[in-house]
Amino acid sequence: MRIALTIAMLVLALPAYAAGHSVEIKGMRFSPARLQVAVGDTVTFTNADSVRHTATALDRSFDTGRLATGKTATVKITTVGKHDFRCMIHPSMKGTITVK
Ligand SMILES: [Cu+2]
Repeated sequence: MRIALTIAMLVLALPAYAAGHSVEIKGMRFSPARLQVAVGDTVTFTNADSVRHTATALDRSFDTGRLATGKTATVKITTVGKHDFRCMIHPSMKGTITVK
């Protein structure tokens, strides 16, 4: 009983593992354009296009900055909610990260 309690306390004390998600930017679109993540997760954006792009949250909760061809940027998601993002260079490129 005492051991079981100790194990239970250890499990509760462990931090939740943050997951990593990937978004490819190709053909003037984000793929996937819609993601569901948890607070603390990271999202890595990779620009596979021949022009520069950004992935910028409209609420400014994250921003990759300008990504040249072949470049990646990893952002950490720290706030709960629905974060619409777009490419600031090409405003028709849109996506949404929903954070639980
Ligand atoms: Cu763009």
